[in-house]
Amino acid sequence: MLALDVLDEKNALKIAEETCEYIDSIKIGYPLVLGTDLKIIEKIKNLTGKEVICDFKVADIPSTNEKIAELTLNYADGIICQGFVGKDSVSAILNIARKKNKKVIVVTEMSHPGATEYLKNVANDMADMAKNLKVDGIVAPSTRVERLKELKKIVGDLFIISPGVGAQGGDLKEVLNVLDENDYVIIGRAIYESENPKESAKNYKMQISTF
Ligand code: NUP
Repeated sequence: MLALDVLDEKNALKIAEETCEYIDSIKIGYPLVLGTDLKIIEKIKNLTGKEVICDFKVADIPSTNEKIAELTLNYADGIICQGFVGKDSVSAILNIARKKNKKVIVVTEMSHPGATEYLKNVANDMADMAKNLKVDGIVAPSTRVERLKELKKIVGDLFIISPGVGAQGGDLKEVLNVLDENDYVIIGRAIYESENPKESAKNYKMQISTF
């Protein structure tokens, strides 16, 4: 899953087009959507034929979450929300997504060092909640493989999308030892900031498919 966190349309579309034969899905977030607008999603989808997931880490009260999900899922194939706001807030998004046949992915433990201060303490409970609500997937860290393993055990057949390989120092092989064919490795800067994004994406694809 390519994390396409560039800021302008021209660059985004160029990288998406160059790399799309080596990736399965594209994740965009505030950097690209605030730098352009939500219509960038249609443009990426038309150009690449790949699904686009919006990483908005939605974290509000149920009625506001609902509005954000409605607008986002008019375009995107899935939306990422925070789990720490509780099951009523996550359910509000899930209800909208189910009506539109779109995906909901819940953040459990984040990949950056600061996630060990607060999030780590409640991440297993959030994974449990995600499983009970029957959302589609969770976000879990490639930077702490032992935690990735534990969270995967909790969510069972929900898929995992896992950031942290590349720029954040996560080890691809260790991560692939934990994930299975339904899961995704998220890679951003190691592809879009490299001298040759196409070659970088190709190289990751090769390592993943020959693992
Ligand atoms: O815990 C998380 N860590 C993380 O890096 C949850 C995320 N959604 N992300 C996102 O994954 C982050 O916002 C970025 O879009 C991508 C990782 O990018 P990079 O570190 O490979 O550049």
